[in-house]
Amino acid sequence: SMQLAGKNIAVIGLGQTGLSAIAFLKAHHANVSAFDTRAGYQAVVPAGVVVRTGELDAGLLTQADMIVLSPGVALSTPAIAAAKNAGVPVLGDVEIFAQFNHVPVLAITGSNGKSTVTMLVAHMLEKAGKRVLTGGNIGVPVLDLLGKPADCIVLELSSFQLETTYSLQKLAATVLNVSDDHMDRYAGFDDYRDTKRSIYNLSQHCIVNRDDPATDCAQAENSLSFGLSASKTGFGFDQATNTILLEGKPWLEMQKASLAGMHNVLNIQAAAALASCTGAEHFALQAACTDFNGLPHRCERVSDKFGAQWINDSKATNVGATIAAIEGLRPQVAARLILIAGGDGKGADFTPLKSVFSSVDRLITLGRDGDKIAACYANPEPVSSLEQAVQLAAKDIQPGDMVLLSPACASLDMFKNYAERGQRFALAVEAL
Ligand code: UMA
Ligand code: ADP
Repeated sequence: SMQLAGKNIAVIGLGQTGLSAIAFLKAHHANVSAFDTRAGYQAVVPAGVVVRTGELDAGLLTQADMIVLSPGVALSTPAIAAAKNAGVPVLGDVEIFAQFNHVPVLAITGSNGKSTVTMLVAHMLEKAGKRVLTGGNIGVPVLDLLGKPADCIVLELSSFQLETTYSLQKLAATVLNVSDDHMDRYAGFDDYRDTKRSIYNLSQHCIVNRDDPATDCAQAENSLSFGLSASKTGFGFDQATNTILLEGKPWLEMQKASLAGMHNVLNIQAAAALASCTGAEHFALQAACTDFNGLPHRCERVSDKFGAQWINDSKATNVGATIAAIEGLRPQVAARLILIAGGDGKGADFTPLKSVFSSVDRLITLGRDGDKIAACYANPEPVSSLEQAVQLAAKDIQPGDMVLLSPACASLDMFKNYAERGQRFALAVEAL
């Protein structure tokens, strides 16, 4: 593994990634300096770490032996690009992890479903008697996992993390799906898709979505597929019996699964494909599907006030996730579907929402890009806070209605993160 002792290492960003990297690098006797672009930002760092805030200094960074970049900071940031061009290696925490890790890794990326699949795979492997750790974009910095006893590590990786990862060996890897997201950080869809597909590099098994060609893998051998067709190879689906198939034979009746909706059929198939690469027994994987209840803030029912279903899908931070929520939930709505959407759109094109807006009976919009979503609907109802949105939704609410918070946007224009947005929604419903 790489030599860190005595090296001058610049850590960029003092969030979860940066603080975790600083602790790891200090423990390996590196000389660490830390940078955050927020002027005057205060963070608790170990003794001996110099912190600089405000605009990044290209001259200083070019003198470093190595730069460890947080995923929230773009490689194209001028001072980072300048240091890289001058020959300074720029790595993410996942790359350092790769250099020190000896435990088999299952790696997951995609525009939507990453966290759900990550936690389901972990649940499956635990049922199979394995010691499992989860980390990455799900909220646990990867370097915090090193040195802990484990039979398998399940990593959720964002496209940002993949941009600065070069040598991570995997037992199996998947791109679940690719739809527009983070267009403020990429030149276009192809650039974003190719970044995601780099997860297949150095992977023994590649797991692809047959229904989404953007997830294709160049290495055909050792690849396994999933999708909604009744395929004779890989994981398939029989619509008539609502059953997941493996090599054309029944594998799991969706009736028995605790997750619902077509997007979760795909999530279960992908998780099963990943978990099966460890040699785990299929009955353990199947059993795990029956008592996995999904994660908070993902199509989560938070109240049944006034006989309506109030659904928190705050984690829907892009257009694809909101489309999946509307398509997946609409069959469960007896009366009207009232959608609350809007936030920081990250440069997205919202027009694909028009295809599902015909099944939305009221649209309440908020946030920085709320108007852009409103422009896709005949009679939108704009508001200026989430609390106002909930009160407006409740105004003439009827039993059988569903109120769905599925913003199709990031939360950062109005909230700390998606979790705070989801909590504020649940509190506002409670307060009615
Ligand atoms: N910062 C700068 N300059 C910038 C941007 C950020 O100095 O231009 C600083 C901030 O001031 C802050 C720090 O960098 O001090 C934050 O770093 P970060 O934005 O990279 O976030 P972390 O706290 O390190 O969390 C990151 C991931 N965040 C992002 O990719 C934006 C977390 O994913 C991840 O859980 C964590 O590492 C552990 O691996 C969150 C996320 O929103 C959930 N991910 C995006 C998504 O899912 O859509 C990709
Ligand atoms: P991620 O970690 O990729 O953001 P999550 O599992 O947290 O994914 O789910 C994020 C959002 O995407 C939620 O709103 C969820 O309902 C929706 N979703 C989950 N799986 C899929 C899928 N396979 N396709 C489309 N949308 C999905």
